[in-house]
Amino acid sequence: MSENETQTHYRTCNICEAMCGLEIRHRGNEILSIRGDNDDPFSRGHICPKAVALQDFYNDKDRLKTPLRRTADGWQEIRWDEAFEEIAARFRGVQEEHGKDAVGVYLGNPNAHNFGNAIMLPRFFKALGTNNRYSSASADQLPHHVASNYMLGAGMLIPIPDIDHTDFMLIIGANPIVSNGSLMTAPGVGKRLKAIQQRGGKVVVVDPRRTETARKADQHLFIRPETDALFMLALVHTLFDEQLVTLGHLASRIDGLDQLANAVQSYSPESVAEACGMPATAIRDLARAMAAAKSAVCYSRMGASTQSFGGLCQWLNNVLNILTGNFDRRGGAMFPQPAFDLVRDKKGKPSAYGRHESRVRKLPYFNNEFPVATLADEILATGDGQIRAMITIAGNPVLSAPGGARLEAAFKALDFMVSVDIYLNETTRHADIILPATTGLEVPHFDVFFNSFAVRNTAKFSGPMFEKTPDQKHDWEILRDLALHLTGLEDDGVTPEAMLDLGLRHGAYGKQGMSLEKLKASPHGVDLGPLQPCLAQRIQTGDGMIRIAPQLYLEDLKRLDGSGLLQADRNSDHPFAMIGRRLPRSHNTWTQNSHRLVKGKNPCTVQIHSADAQKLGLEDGQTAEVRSATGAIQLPVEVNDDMFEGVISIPQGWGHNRPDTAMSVAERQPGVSMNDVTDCQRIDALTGNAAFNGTRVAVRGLTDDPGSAQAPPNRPPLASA
Ligand SMILES: Nc1nc2c(c(=O)[nH]1)N[C@H]1C(S)=C(S)[C@@H](COP(=O)(O)OP(=O)(O)OC[C@H]3O[C@@H](n4cnc5c(=O)[nH]c(N)nc54)[C@H](O)[C@@H]3O)O[C@H]1N2
Ligand SMILES: Nc1nc2c(c(=O)[nH]1)N[C@H]1C(S)=C(S)[C@@H](COP(=O)(O)OP(=O)(O)OC[C@H]3O[C@@H](n4cnc5c(=O)[nH]c(N)nc54)[C@H](O)[C@@H]3O)O[C@H]1N2
Ligand code: SF4
Ligand SMILES: [Mo]
Repeated sequence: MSENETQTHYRTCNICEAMCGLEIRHRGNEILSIRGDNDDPFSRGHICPKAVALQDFYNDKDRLKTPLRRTADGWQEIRWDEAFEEIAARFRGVQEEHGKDAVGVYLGNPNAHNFGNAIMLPRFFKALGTNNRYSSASADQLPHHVASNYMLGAGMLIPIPDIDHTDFMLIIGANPIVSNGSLMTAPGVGKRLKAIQQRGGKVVVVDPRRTETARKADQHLFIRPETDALFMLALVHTLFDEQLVTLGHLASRIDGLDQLANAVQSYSPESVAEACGMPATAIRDLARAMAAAKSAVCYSRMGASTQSFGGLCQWLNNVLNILTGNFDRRGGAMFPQPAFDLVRDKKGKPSAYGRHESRVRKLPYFNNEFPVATLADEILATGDGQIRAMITIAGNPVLSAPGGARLEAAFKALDFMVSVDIYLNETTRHADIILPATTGLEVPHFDVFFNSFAVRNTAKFSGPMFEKTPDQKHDWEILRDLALHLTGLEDDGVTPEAMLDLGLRHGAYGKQGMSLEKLKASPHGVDLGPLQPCLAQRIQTGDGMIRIAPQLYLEDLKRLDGSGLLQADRNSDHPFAMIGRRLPRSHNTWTQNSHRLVKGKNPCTVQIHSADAQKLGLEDGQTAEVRSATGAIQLPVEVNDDMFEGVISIPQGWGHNRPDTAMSVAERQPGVSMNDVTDCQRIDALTGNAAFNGTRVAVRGLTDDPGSAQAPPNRPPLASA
């Protein structure tokens, strides 16, 4: 086909978890249009504004294509082999002197959207041999994995809401209309929610903010941040108290029911209502409605994970689905059966949880990782086992981790740092060497992770839309080459595609002819049908029993009781609770270099209730300072009545105004980083997950010209080789 002809490429969008099918028309390297693929059996034409920006990332002049080395005179372009040799020598040097764990690794969110990384990372880790591994998972969904590990025997066996068949959906601390769903891959989630209502069902949202999702729900209940565990305990209490527990098909599979009933006895709706900021009757009515629904599902996400009791919340979320007979049942919380399966047969063996604890703060180790909330401590605190060198792979923790500013100081203190990334940004600017990867349209795609969290079983492989240039490397090639240089071994020629093919052939659909070849012949994807009850085959507890009351959760109730939440404690120095917000036109910290996505009004505002604004004398549009015990930021005020009183909301993922980055569009945006205000000491002590939500802050109006609140960024030129 000639370069001048219009061609159509079908692929899956790799930006968020929704796995939308795209139809991209192009002439040679010129993209003519990006639309939803109507023939994708899962997303059926759904698309959001971010997918259109895939062309901006592809064409972005700021995107790195050549390895860079930091020198006294600025960044210098170097050859790949030079880069690998230097990195291997430096890492080995550090490890020989200070031990294997002296090199730390941080993995960011795009790793989960890149199958080459998913498949090649284990080899890289084996070659590097460090236990000091960190990722964005501990600033995100870790409590879900911990709950699945303890209740079902496998951290990757996550119950997913059967949104397409449920009659009642209780959404706690999630905003899928904006986020497009998380641990619930459900492209076009808006339509799916609407369909619940159209078939006579109900959607209820529990959130300290009247969110975009809450506006579409049948009912919205405000809740005081971080009190969700109390609220859910009261729901469970009511189920027992009013004899609404119906285990149904699970009756013979539940282990620990009596201990659970005992444990929740003291949490009546009446006793928690004030702390939660919710009427007791609303809690009782909700428990009754959930129990009475033909099918129902409780779904809780970031708001209920990244907070001080995230572990308890995700346990209780599962408990609610089990006690109402909705676990592993159509319309309830179900288990996907992906074509490429991440749930390995563990034969009842316990997980690695608690096998190690972190050196400085003694935090738990889970799934071979320590919590990112303690990464700065491990770099900064001197002594045996201290991290002296780091590699970040597709992550921007300076903006994304709790207490990002402290982590930034820690990165500056390292002997040596490497980043595998596509940009010179707030994190990678601290690296000594940056290894640029291909991204988006240049990369073949298969969703290794999100098919495991999807509301329907489907499979799809997309080849790269554009060939990379001979000089560019895929992430997986970078990881492979790093591993080879670290070990001195020869390449065995194994590719992610070969591994994927093997996994597909040996997976649940292998007997029906599933293979990479089959997927390549179906560019819109293959439909494998709705979720089916399958827990009996997939549970990994050894005896097949669901542990409904694992001891570590019962123990953690003491921490909840002692937390002061029941006394509705308000700290007068910092009278507000800060929570995070996601925006429809950005994804975490890295999409803000797309001019298309950032155009228009500055969305990085602090939302506050009108009554609070009035008390503080704040006006809409005025600049305010938000100050916590650890830092302060300045940003415009947005007054509305969507916030629970005493709570403010700030978008995550901004703050591209640090010096010496090279993201020319993002740098011009006024947004600030809320993680300059969050505190790495705030965690869910049970799981080690970051507790962003509920950070205590003070808010005050600034009288000076709002325009001067943020100094314009300076952008130094790249030094050429
Ligand atoms: N306060 C607060 N903080 C939060 C959150 C919150 O709600 N509130 N959310 C948390 C959550 S859920 C998450 S997942 C984390 C995200 O935390 P991170 O993963 O650390 O942040 P990202 O912005 O996803 O960073 C992605 C990085 O990968 C680079 N990149 C993009 N595509 C590619 C690629 O194809 N290859 C490579 N090698 N690099 C690539 C980008 O340039 C960027 O540097 O943030 C967490 N932080
Ligand atoms: N457009 C867009 N989509 C995204 C992303 C993005 O950055 N932009 N990021 C992606 C990523 S990495 C993830 S992990 C997912 C996250 O997906 P979601 O969890 O759906 O996303 P959030 O918008 O963070 O939703 C959290 C909600 O919890 C509420 N909340 C805060 N504190 C509390 C609390 O204490 N209790 C309760 N009940 N609610 C609380 C917030 O007001 C917010 O509405 O989104 C993904 N999709
Ligand atoms: S919802 Fe997510 S997967 Fe779908 S088009 Fe938008 S960014 Fe891509
Ligand atoms: Mo995330």
